[in-house]
Amino acid sequence: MSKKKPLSQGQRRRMRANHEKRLQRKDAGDAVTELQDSSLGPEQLGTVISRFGQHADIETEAGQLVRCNIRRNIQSLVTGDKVIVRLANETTATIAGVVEAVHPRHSSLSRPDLYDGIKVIAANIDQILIVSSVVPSFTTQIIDRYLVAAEDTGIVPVIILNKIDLLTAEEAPEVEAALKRYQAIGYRVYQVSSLDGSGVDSIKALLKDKVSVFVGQSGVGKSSLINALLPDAELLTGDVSENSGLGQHTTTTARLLHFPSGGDLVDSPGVREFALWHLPAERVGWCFVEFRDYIGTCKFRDCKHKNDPGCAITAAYEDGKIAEDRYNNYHRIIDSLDEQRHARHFRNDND
Ligand SMILES: Nc1nc2c(ncn2[C@@H]2O[C@H](COP(=O)(O)OP(=O)(O)O)[C@@H](O)[C@H]2O)c(=O)[nH]1
Ligand SMILES: [Mg+2]
Ligand SMILES: [Zn+2]
Repeated sequence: MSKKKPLSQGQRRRMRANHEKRLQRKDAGDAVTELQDSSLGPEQLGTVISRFGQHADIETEAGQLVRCNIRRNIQSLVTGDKVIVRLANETTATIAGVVEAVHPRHSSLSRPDLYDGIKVIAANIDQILIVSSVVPSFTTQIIDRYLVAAEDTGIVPVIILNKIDLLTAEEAPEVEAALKRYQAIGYRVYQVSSLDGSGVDSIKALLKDKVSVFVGQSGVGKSSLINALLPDAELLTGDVSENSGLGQHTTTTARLLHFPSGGDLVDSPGVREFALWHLPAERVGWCFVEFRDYIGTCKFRDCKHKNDPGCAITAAYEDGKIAEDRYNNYHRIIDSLDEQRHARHFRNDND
């Protein structure tokens, strides 16, 4: 943020007067409109770095970080949103501008919410980096679950295998074969070690000019990888919480950070926990990208793609056009979603 010039007497007087007015309006219960149109500068483009309740930290195109109020008519505002802001001509103690409007999103990440049904947690993400690892164990089941969740959002997924320093000669052929299968159906795959740094430069190139999120199970090395790419990430988060006095929120709200080597990261515990929550079976099938050619060509409309007569997916699998591993993982996902649904019904029945 830019350095502040010392205030003139007139400025001080106006600030005091504004402060009085603000307090009065707070009494009237209308803090959001405390900045009047006449005291706001021209409209400009900004990006939501972080959202805290009625406020948002906005980065202007000039690279200035400003804490803003949010107009009441704005329904939803999350990290990554592109917005129109107007900066206050005089900055009050905490608020430097107003978010006037939000541009349409080209993508969004959401999660189920106890109160709102589905809650958007980040917007305008370009790629979802699915981090997996050879330790504790390499599993395509988990990767496929993340791939389905990513495909459902329409955001491009990329697979990152971390901890390759721990990949044994014994395990290597199976892991390599699995990664080749993903490449064969169009996914990019990166092998890295955040510990010894191998492959990290290729990740830097991947991140450039994009807004990325890292997702994956606990323990795969997301934090380690992010630290390798963004050595001062902690510093940056600490910075904002100090200024805002809202430090407790910084751990839960998503935040947009700039990689020194280019590109942006949107991160929060919630973002990292992005997962497959609930999808209808047909949607899961569509999220298996190599199934798409066959979807709609099965004999029966409600085909379960298992032992159903005239199933085009099963035929493709038997022809070797769909990998066995993927075919099996599809059915595992369908079964697990069914179980979840039953569990939920059971709970509801007993509530
Ligand atoms: N050998 C090795 N260990 C790693 C690597 N990356 C992370 N780890 C270790 O894996 C553990 C989990 O890493 P962490 O970054 O906390 O995973 P997260 O839960 O996904 O954030 C830690 O003990 C890390 O030191 C790596 O590339 N190689
Ligand atoms: Mg971590
Ligand atoms: Zn079928």
